[in-house]
Amino acid sequence: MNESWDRDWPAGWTVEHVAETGSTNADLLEDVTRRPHRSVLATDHQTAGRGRLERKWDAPPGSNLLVSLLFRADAVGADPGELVRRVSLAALDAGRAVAPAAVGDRLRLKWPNDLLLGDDKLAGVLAQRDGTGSVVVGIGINVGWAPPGAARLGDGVDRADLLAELLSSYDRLPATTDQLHARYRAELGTLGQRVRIIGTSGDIVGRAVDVEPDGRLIVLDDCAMTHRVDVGDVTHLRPAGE
Ligand code: BT5
Repeated sequence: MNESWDRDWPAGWTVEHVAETGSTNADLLEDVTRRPHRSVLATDHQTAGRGRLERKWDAPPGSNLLVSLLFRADAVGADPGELVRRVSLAALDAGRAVAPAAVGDRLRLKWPNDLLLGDDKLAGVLAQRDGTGSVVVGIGINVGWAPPGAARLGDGVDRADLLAELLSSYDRLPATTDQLHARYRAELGTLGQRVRIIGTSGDIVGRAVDVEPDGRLIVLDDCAMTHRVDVGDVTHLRPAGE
């Protein structure tokens, strides 16, 4: 595919594409003071792609969208988690814009930081903050390759087009926190699901009933106790008998 990274990107974003690097998140974090707000770094290949909690993010060279966005400290609001929700929603909208409808219709968000295609992981988001309060939000979206059990958008999708759509979708998201929350809540496939939350202080199993404006997931456990969860990995469980 003849992808063009050398193009007019949506206004307000400074986009750089490199053939290979360790991690686009690490590069932006190292370079916060020298790069403008809304700097974007994309690469064809990461030799040390990172997931959360020191996990790895894999993708063979040239196959997937691997990109990070820098938000300078003075532009980060009171809740940096909102940036993760914004980038996730922008990725969802971009996937729907560039992938065939049969794919786009099955995209949804999974709390706290994944995009799913059906039940399978399509993309993951990693947000990191530097000492000055600047935030780098990285996202890996599977396009041409996915590991076993995960999903991809398909070879027909141009990664540079997907990124351009992500950036313009970001700019079209609702401005206010209230409206953004309503949108996020409507797209969050985790709600209504039976879930297992693997947290630092033990597991919680129950039903995800809501999400709060600050991003905390509300889970009603099997003893009818309500938990407000702010970090953790979540597994969507199938209801008994399915
Ligand atoms: C994430 O972590 O989902 C966040 C991934 C963020 C990657 C982007 S790429 C650009 C930027 N630069 C970086 O260095 N990182 C960001 P987590 O929820 O911890 O998921 C990681 C787990 O997903 C791994 O332990 C694997 O099991 C699995 N995994 C690895 N590569 C995958 C892929 N391509 N698709 C689906 N699952 C994957």
